[in-house]
Amino acid sequence: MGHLVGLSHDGSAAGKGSQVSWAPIMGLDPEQHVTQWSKGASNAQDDIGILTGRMGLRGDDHDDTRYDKGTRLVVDGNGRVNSVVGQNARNQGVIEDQDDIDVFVFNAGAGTVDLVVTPAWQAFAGAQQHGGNLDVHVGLFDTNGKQIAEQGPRNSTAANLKARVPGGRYVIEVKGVANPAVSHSDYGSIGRYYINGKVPSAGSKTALR
Ligand SMILES: [Ca+2]
Ligand SMILES: [Ca+2]
Ligand SMILES: [Ca+2]
Repeated sequence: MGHLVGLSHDGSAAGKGSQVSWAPIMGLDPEQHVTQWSKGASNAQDDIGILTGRMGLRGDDHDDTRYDKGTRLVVDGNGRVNSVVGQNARNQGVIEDQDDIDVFVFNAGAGTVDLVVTPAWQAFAGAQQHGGNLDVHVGLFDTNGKQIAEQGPRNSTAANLKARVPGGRYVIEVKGVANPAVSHSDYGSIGRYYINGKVPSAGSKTALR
């Protein structure tokens, strides 16, 4: 498909073995956990620029701005946050390009926020293979924009953010990042993600309006 829109082959890539092992999609070494469109992996082509020139780029699904403008995170009465692959659009989204940030807002009681943001590796998952293009970074902020916690581990493309918070209104920010442990930048760190976990129940009095 890449050849049909004018993309040439990239070469092989280093970094085999771990769950963040990387290879360019147009490369010769596709059996890595993280595969991404590339710019200059071994040829100078701007893969995403060429693809969007031919096909356009889908619109952004969640606001980039903190300070209370984000999409409401769907939290049930017990504080559970669920996102079901392939079933509905709740608590999930797409990092459409290198600069995209997706923001979700929620109210919480006092306690521990424990959220896992997972890229769409299940589309390709086997017991030994993760797959997916996105390496997730997630930040937790108060509604004044002050960062409370962040997570984006080097050894995984998912992120599990845990933080103890007082009751209040909070924002999480999801974006795609590079992994300094391997060779890729955040250029092709894009794709679908799912948010699951638990936040301290805010109770009905502080339900989000
Ligand atoms: Ca988005
Ligand atoms: Ca966005
Ligand atoms: Ca990571």
